[in-house]
Amino acid sequence: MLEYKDNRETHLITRGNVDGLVSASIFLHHEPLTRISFVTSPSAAAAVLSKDQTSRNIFVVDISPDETLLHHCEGKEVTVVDHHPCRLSKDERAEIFVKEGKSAASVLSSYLGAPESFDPLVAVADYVEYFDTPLMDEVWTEYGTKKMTREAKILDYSWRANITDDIFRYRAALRMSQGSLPSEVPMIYRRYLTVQNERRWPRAVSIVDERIQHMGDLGMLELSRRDSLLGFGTRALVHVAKRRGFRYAALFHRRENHISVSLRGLRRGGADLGVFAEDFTSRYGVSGGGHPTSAGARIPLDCSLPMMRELIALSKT
Ligand SMILES: [Mn+2]
Repeated sequence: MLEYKDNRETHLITRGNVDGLVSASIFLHHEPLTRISFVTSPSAAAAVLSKDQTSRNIFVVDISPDETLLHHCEGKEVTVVDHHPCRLSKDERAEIFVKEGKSAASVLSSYLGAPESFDPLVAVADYVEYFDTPLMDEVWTEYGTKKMTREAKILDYSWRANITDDIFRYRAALRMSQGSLPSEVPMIYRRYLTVQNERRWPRAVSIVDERIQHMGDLGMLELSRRDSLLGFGTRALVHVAKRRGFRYAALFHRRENHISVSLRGLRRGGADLGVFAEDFTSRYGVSGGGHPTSAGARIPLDCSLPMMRELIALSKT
């Protein structure tokens, strides 16, 4: 059998959302032949990293460096660029560059010294990640709020049209790396229109509105295997939970053989959800972790009740 070897020298591992897409665009401008892997979690990033034996340089962007990830950095040239609060900010196995308070795309853009022409895209990433940065204010003033919020919406809707389509992500990032804004790239704009015309966002929000459960300070949503938030997942949950004034939001989504859990802290100074997820899954034996205000876990089917109970207790502290 013929084996195909990817001989490109650099490999970027990042997320498939707006922050990841903008990061990929910046990176492709810097290094057009880069191979890109889009992942949804730190454990998925570690798995991709462990399989790469050929790239000379590997960049992990928008993924917080945890022990598993760093373990797989050993013997490789890995640079981690991120914007999440991080407990391991120095480690001999990788170069770690973390700046908080702005998007990962923005951190990457200063790390690589991206040209100013990328400012609008970087500002879009800041905006979608809920960071009100000086750069965002500058771009919003220069181009107009209406235009820029629309650009952000177009890019954010486009990848949600089919959340598993990484070929789209790569091609979209490649086009933006050549200096286009989302609205100027037909393939991006078309997908945005699909999501818009199918009214997926208002439908996702109304599903959450109907089914969110009030548990004191915690807004909780349970979804079965057949349920879907039409590509908007936790974004729709966070939207509704914030509007209703919750301090925390939790999504329990039943999958084939496990439950995937997303946790969000919606106000400053709450309990550390990353520590909670890590602690819970270390006792119940699956993967989980994250940051103080954003964490996730995969838990066995019979663990959702104990987790909910602990979450409710945590939200009262
Ligand atoms: Mn991010």
